[in-house]
Amino acid sequence: MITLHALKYSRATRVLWLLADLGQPCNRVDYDRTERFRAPEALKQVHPLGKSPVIEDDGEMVAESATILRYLVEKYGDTSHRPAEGTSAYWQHEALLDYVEASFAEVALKAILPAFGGEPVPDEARAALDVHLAYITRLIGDGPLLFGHRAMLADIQMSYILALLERFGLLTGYPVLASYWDALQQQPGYIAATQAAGPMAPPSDTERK
Ligand SMILES: N[C@@H](CCC(=O)N[C@@H](CS)C(=O)NCC(=O)O)C(=O)O
Repeated sequence: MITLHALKYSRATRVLWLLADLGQPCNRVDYDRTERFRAPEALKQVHPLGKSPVIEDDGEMVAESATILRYLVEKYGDTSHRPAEGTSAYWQHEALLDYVEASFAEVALKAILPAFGGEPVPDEARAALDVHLAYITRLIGDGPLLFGHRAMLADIQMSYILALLERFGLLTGYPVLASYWDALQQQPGYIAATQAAGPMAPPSDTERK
């Protein structure tokens, strides 16, 4: 059985979501956040970067949430979380799946981290974030999800960043993205994952020290 190293309030929920969709159980090893909202030292014993998610399966250790999602659909022969191969939608989806961590996350976190610390979001960070939020708004189009009604890997990947943006009030003025976030929260895999492991974003009484 797959072992998932799952830090609280983290990207590990993406993996739990896909596993729920695939009907695959896992051995979930939970890690609490430290007082400073970091990963505990114990995660460094698992992987040199000390980040979550990481999975172990049949002697393989796989890090990076996008790679883990790809690994799982390949392993279980799932074709329902990606557009059909050979279509242009297939490559648009691959690009979006990589876009979330390779481009969007860094820009989003430059706005999220000050907001989490109770500080104003610098104008430059807000302006950079706005470029990405406008871009994703265009991608959603008529929605409700990125590729219509079925949740794809890229939707699962988006969910963590959207959860944090919404939590810190950074989606205000983006009604399409607010609706997208609502639609993500209605997905059965999201519901199962968050019921099992708690919310993706920290609750409002959590302080970042
Ligand atoms: N690009 C990686 C990012 C992994 C990552 O930064 N995970 C966060 C949790 S969401 C973490 O472990 N942070 C703890 C820390 O840096 O102390 C992925 O997509 O899996």
